[in-house]
Amino acid sequence: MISVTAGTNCDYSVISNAPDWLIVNAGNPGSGNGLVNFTIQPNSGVARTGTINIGGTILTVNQLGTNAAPSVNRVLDFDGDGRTDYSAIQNSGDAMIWHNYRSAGGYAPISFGSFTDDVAIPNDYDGDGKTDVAVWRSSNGTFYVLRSSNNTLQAFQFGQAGDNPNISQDFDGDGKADYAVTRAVNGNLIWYIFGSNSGFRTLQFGIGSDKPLRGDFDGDGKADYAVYRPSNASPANTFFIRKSSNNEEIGVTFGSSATDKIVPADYDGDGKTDIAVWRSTNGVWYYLKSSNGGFTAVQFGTSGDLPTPGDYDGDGKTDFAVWRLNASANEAGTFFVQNSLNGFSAFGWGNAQMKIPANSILGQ
Ligand SMILES: [Ca+2]
Ligand SMILES: [Ca+2]
Ligand SMILES: [Ca+2]
Ligand SMILES: [Ca+2]
Repeated sequence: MISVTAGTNCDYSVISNAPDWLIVNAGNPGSGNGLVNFTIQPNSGVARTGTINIGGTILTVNQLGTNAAPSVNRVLDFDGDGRTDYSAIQNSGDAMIWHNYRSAGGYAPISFGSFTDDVAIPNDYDGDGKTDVAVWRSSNGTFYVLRSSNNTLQAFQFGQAGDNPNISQDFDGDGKADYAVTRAVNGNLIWYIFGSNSGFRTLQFGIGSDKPLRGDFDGDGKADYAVYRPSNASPANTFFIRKSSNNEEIGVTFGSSATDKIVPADYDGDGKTDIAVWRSTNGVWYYLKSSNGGFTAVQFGTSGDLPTPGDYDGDGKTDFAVWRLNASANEAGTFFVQNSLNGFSAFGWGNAQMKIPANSILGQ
């Protein structure tokens, strides 16, 4: 409640610029001395700011967030507002043009990398809370990062041709993604990690044909070693995870590489990555809630789509999302999202000549 002092017959309006959570209950319109009553709704997402305009006098309300996703589970948040952005990558004479449509910052195209030589591995390497445009170049084994904090280029030679850089993520928990590659050596999968805080380390985890996965399955803020073993190896169709918190190893047989894309993410929003697959034959997301072990199946998307899960509404829960190309090559593709907070949304972005970062992040 705020009291307003105004002259007799001085009329004014009381307007919130965020009426969905900053609600004016009484006092609008006002005239003369009066009281304005407003309510602030609880915030389940990231920090936010709203204003109430009382006859030209601005009252600003800053509300802290409660549930911002830990850095490991954040994906494609180029403007750092806690929400996943739409990104599609175009081949322009071999230059990689990143068409980023940011949830708060709007459209910002960036030319960065080589479309044929580079793997797109965007992540937050400088730890400012914003995803950096980044690639790994196969021909010279070099990471190139456009740091969002100061818009400068960082180049770092790490890895060699044939390596897989898709698990570059925050292993040491300092909020900065680490350079990392996996390599099949004598039938084993070897992990090479250059921790931004912990330095170089290497270890064997998995076998050469395993598919390395991103994620923080125990929710300690550090990425875990994780792979999916496909149907042609033994034990088939199994997630293997070594938890960073206690080095415990678990194996969970789930899904099938014959029909499924492997899409671990934090769907229940408890800060722990959930075991999950998306079945390309029927468009169903199957996952195990880390919070209670519950098996869940949600139909979203259809055969031919590319799954691109992320937290598009910023409530800390990963949303089911797919990218669908139009049958006509020159028409826009569409991101379809089942937002955990806001429900269904569709956004036309990208086309059949482009790819999306999920191709490399999920190794698809
Ligand atoms: Ca950054
Ligand atoms: Ca962890
Ligand atoms: Ca979870
Ligand atoms: Ca969400």
